Amino acid sequence: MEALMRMKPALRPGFNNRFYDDVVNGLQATPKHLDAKYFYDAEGDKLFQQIMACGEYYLTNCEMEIFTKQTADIAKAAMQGGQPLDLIELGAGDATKSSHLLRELLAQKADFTYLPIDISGHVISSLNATLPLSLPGLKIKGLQGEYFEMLNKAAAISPNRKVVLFMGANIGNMPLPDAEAFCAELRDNLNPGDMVIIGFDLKKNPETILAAYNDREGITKQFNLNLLKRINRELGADFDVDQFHHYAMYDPETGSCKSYLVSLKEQQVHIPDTEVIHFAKDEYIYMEISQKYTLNQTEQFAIRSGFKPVISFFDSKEWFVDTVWVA
Ligand code: AVJ
Repeated sequence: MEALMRMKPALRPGFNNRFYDDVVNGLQATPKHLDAKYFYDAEGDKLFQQIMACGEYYLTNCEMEIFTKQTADIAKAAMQGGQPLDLIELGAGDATKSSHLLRELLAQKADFTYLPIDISGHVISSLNATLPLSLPGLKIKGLQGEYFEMLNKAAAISPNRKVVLFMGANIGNMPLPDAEAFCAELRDNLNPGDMVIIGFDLKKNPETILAAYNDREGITKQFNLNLLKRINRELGADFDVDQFHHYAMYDPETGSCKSYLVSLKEQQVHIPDTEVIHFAKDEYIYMEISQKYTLNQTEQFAIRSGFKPVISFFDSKEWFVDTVWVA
């Protein structure tokens, strides 16, 4: 391990260059930032499961309610444009929510293939292994990688009509202009008649939102600190994670919920093959945004990025929406 860490990063076997470059660039920038997509290594996947199970994190329960109580209507909307279809899921995670839709489509004998896409190789291999057991007859082809690279790969595999699931308020991890650019790019990658089903977390009581990102048990804090630990594990850095404070804030005006790790003291962090990273006391690393929307905003969004809004599904509290757009 020691000897490996002394090697030039690019020469180390199995070394993730993109992760290294993004981390080093982010920590050398002012202000410092890291990319939330890197939260999800095996440890991060586990912590995110715990977040989803914790009392304050309402998002999962809301979307689960939508996918269990309105499954037939969602399936109907998805099949509207005809079959066979490729059901592509961006950031599939453990597919707990989408599996309700898959089961419904199988029950209706729909002609479809499920193509989950995730940045986590761990997630994809476990979906490929377990889903066909719980959903007999399911045609599944998991793709590990970045969304658009894998979307292009999916398009190259088959000419079928596409329905793209982008659930869990994953789109919230992008600042508004980036989210809009993302939707426009998604539209460019699809054909007329293709659909997307996107989950947005809606604006609500600010305390409810803040609590979801600042749970009492400190799981979200561990989730954030795990990225520093991952940098230690994979890049050989020496973050002392006890010297960082997790700070979450929600701004009801803009709808953005952000999290930061704040340095508790002046300190230095070493990453092999880069200049020392200096932290002033109280200097922060911007970790993540979880953007909240109004329904009106989501509709504007659809139109500006070249989609037509078709139908929206809400939970009973109307805290969350899964909305269907057609290209
Ligand atoms: C997986 C991006 C939807 O922003 O709510 C949960 C990630 N971060 N708690 C979110 C997350 C902190 C989550 N998404």
